Amino acid sequence: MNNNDTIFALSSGHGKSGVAVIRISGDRLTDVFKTLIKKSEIKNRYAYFVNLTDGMGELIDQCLAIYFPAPYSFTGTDVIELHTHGAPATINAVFEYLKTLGMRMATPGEFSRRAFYNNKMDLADVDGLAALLDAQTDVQRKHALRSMLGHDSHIYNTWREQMVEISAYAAAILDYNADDLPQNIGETIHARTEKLYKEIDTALNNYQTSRAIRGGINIALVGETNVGKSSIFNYLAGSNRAIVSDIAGTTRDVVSINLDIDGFLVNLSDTAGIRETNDEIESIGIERTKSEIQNADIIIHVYTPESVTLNDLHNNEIIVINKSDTTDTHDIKNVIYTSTKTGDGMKTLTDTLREKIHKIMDGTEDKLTLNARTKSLLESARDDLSCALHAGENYDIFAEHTRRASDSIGKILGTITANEVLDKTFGQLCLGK
Ligand SMILES: Nc1nc2c(ncn2[C@@H]2O[C@H](COP(=O)(O)OP(=O)(O)OP(=O)(O)O)[C@@H](O)[C@H]2O)c(=O)[nH]1
Ligand SMILES: [Mg+2]
Repeated sequence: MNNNDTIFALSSGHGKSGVAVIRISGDRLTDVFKTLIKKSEIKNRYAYFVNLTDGMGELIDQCLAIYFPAPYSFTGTDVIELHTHGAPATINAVFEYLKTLGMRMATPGEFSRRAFYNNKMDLADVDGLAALLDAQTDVQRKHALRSMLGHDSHIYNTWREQMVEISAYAAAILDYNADDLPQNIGETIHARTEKLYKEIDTALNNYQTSRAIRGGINIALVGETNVGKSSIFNYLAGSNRAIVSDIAGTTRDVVSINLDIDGFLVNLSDTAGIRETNDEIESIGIERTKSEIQNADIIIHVYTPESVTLNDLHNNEIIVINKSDTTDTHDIKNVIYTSTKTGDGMKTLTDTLREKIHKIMDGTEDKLTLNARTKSLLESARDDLSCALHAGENYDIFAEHTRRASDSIGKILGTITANEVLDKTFGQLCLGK
């Protein structure tokens, strides 16, 4: 793939739409732009109303055309934007015409890759952009936007600069006379390394919540057969997604739905009721229930007034006694009595869910957006800082480990990087980004 190619892609969404935005990126696109708008002089960042024609002079579409000269564009290269009608046939016809001008279709993430090479974005910003394009809820949007606009990069850069400085001081202790160095330099760099270690450790402890913002908070409805899990699931989902019947063992597979609760993405799962069974398919369903329990951030454990047996409550567990309409005794403490028949207790259940979600998630909006890549690099940095702290007065070892820690942070930002990492990071983006 040649990085100087002139490339194009649909930057707006796929499918029928009022307007489509087609972006072109390349070096020195002034002549191309003059051809497209049929003018000899052009104004930058000015919306031209154009009768776009193909090589034979046949009209393709009436559209707007804007020229963004380098470096003031998303990619840092020259960029042309065409705002055409959104019909798939129009978009195809424009693409075919652009190919006749010697351009090629961009690969997924190729525009962002150019932005990266032209120092418009670092890899932490690209991760933020990918998260933003996936955002379904308001909290996801805000979190991803902060990260795309450089909030995370700023933190990583600050850490990295400090590590480089600490490493340089450690090396200086070996090379210079104590009189030539600031007083207590050894203690100072130890204390600073300790502080950095704690900051990174705290950020890593936040990984689960960061994952929950991006991928959603997993809530599983579990319990024995026939207690009303699917009925509660349908109630919370607001639709009859799961089959309800009085036959024990109705739900055999995991049924999931995405909900937006106060801006947080929630994956609510209904599961197969747990019981002893010889049925092969039901047994597979029960195994799946167990794995849902493992992955759940919150478990709604459903009983009925007859079947209730209370064990130790886990702090991510909500105990529900359903079918409250079948008894007048509602005297067990710290449980929620519900009835999907009468609606009794359903508000208490949703309020309790909200409360638990907020308890897990509040305060996470300003934290780092971590993914598997950034998490493992942060872990390496933390481990190197720990080795440095254990090196005591061995300042050569201390300097080496703090330098390695700074390299790991550099890899997060992409200042030190391998092609493989770039392929993976940009590959998560769609065409046109
Ligand atoms: N009286 C009463 N019946 C209920 C209530 N909720 C559910 N039921 C009934 O209980 C039976 C089982 O409900 P489901 O929602 O299918 O129960 P489940 O826990 O999903 O059952 P499995 O999928 O077999 O594990 C159905 O006949 C429901 O109509 C309730 O609050 N009160
Ligand atoms: Mg069910």
